[in-house]
Amino acid sequence: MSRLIIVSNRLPFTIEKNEEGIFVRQSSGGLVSAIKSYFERPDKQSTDYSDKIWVGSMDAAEEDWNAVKDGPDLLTDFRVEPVFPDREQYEDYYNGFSNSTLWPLFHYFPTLVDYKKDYFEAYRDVNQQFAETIAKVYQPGDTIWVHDYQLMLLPQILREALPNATIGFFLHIPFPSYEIFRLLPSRWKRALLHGTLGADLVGFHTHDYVQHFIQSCKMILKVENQFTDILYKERVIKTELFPIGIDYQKFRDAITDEETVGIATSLEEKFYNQKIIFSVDRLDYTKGLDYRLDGYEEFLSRYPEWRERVVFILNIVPSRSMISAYMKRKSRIEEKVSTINGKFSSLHWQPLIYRYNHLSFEELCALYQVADAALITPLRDGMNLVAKEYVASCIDKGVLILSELTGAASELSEAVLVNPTDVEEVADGIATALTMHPIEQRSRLSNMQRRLASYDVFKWTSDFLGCLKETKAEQENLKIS
Ligand code: GDG
Repeated sequence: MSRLIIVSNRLPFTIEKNEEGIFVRQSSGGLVSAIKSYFERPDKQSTDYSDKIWVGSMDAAEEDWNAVKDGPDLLTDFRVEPVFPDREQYEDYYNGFSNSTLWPLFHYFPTLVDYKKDYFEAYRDVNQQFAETIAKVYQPGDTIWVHDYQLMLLPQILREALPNATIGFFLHIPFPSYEIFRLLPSRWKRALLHGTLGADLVGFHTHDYVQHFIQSCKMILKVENQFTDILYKERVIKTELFPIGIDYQKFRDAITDEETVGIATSLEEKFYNQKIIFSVDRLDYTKGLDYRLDGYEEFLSRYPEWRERVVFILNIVPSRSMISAYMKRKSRIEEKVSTINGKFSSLHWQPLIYRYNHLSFEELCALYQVADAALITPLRDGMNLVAKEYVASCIDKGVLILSELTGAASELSEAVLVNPTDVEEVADGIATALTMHPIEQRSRLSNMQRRLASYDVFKWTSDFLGCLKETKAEQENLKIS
């Protein structure tokens, strides 16, 4: 049996230190819950791989890590191999090249991109440091699965050090069209493609992202391809579509969870005479929060009959507060929230409830369950798991209003699909959702729920790893013949 090495920028937990001691806190977010759900499911444990190792950067001092690493609180059955990047270098790699260059560019915000040489150099060096940590733990026969845009150079660095290794790479954000990708300086864009093509299998959420990647490889590296196979430096690299799923059953189980039911009941009592619209997002310009608020304002203006009969609960989760583009937006959003409440509130009714905080899992599920509509309108999103979680949580009512610019839109076609910048379409979409006949709601939900239940996160993980194994075996056969 082989061993599996998962590599992501962050480990699945963080370490926090205060006057009372050092604590381990499990991280949330799409990737961590996907991988953890799969490998920590009792019937999966240790069946496919003899050992599981997680490599990721640690945002804590080495001595703090040493204090907790053998403790009972590590909350994972992975063996953990931390990377300790130098603080300043990490800053330029993470807040710099990853989140001020690649993130805005890949989400089609070219005007927000920072093109700084120092950022790229730090990105290259931290990717190198990851490779060194992996090389120390690697044994022949291991499978290495690298995740996301922070580590696009890593597959090739590993390939050079470990030529026979089995390496998979998955990109969780969109891969943009060639016209956008080509905006990067030549040296960087070549390095990113060359880096990614060190893998044996490169996975994306949608067919479009696969095609965009192949197109960029053809135009920039002049590679040949046969359908989704790319021939590069005498190796065949497979590119493939793996739309990430959710832990569907976890959200269904939450429907009968005592704490969740308690929260849902009190929300229903509080808003017994109002329809509830719900949104939850990280604070990020890609989420289209300004347009979303404009859309809600337009809805209240166009459809005055809904005033006093609807409430929009908008929960924003703090994120990347060190990057100035994020903080400016926070104050803009808060101004808009006040404007809408000031303009439409009555003595007995407030149209918008805004929270800037992290919800517990039980609160999140309760809100999903009671919401008559979820308003999920990012300007771009690789997939968007919130849309899938909402659909999974609905009991016998609920309408998903979803941006057509998310990866999830290609799978959730029964949603009310809207263009997020079209505030009138968003306003009409809200009205359509709130007036949709219950039978229509249930029929749309059950189609989507069937799909989400059958292609869940377990299937996603096993499909990717299964395809990686097959790809490697095919390559070995090619070498022999
Ligand atoms: C990348 C891509 C792609 C959010 N707020 C709270 C909370 N969450 C949980 C949600 C969901 C996850 O965080 C966010 O889902 P995303 O899909 O946005 O995932 P990210 O990891 O941020 O993003 C994205 C994803 O990777 C997977 O490939 O879909 O397009 O950008 O699971 O439930 N959870 C709790 N409280 C919150 O306040 N408990």
